[in-house]
Amino acid sequence: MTTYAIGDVQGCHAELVALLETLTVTREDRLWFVGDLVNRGPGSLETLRLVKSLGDQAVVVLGNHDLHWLAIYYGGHDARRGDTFDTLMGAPDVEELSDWLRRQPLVHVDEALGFSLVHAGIHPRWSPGELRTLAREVEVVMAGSGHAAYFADMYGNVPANWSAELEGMPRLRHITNVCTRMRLLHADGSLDFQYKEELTTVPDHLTPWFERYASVRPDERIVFGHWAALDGVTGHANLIATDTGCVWGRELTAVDLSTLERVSVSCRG
Ligand SMILES: [Mn+2]
Repeated sequence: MTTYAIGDVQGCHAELVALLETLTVTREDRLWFVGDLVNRGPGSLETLRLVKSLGDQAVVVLGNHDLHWLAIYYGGHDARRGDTFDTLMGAPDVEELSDWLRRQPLVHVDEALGFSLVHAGIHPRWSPGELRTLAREVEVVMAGSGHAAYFADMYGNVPANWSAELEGMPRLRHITNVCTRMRLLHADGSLDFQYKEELTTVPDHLTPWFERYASVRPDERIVFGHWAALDGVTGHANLIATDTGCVWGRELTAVDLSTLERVSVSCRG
């Protein structure tokens, strides 16, 4: 049995099909998706149908684009320029797919395999298990009867820093932003929401979350996506970036978590 971690699909359904064919996946194998299954690419609907059909074979964590869809569908928000949700919105199974999506976790920890899966990253103040516990607070709300109110009020950059005293939506929003939007940290640990380019030009006052993580928790193995400009490179063998920018015309990548071997297919569009 092989576990493959697959980078941000973002509606690149044709490339996902090609990647799974290239990997010659069998029913014994497991597929970990780093989130952002939907948006920007042309096949969000087909991607959701495919991944949902995998059942227990797939582990999915939610990304910011998945949450953006749920905020539109359940939270009353408007689509933004560049969103590609029209086909999904009009699909006969849109309710079934969205209901499935909102029940997916933000963090997955597999202690036997020795890997954690999250869309954006894990804040260095937390072990994977600690963030897993906090993420559960959000997941219970998203899966429960209060999900519409959560998705209506989900957006926002505050609070940018954590406090154990946080309650209600500010607490849930910060946990959500760490799991799904974090890239760089200020010296005090607060989240930056501006910079999303290459590592070579990171402003001096900011540090990538994974650099801080490598210095304080050097033994954790974390698989993440979200930051396409990294192009799969963190400089740390145990901190595995998987977003290789398929939706931006580059590649969709899978990483074999036993060998760390990478397999990629090129963007078709
Ligand atoms: Mn993302």
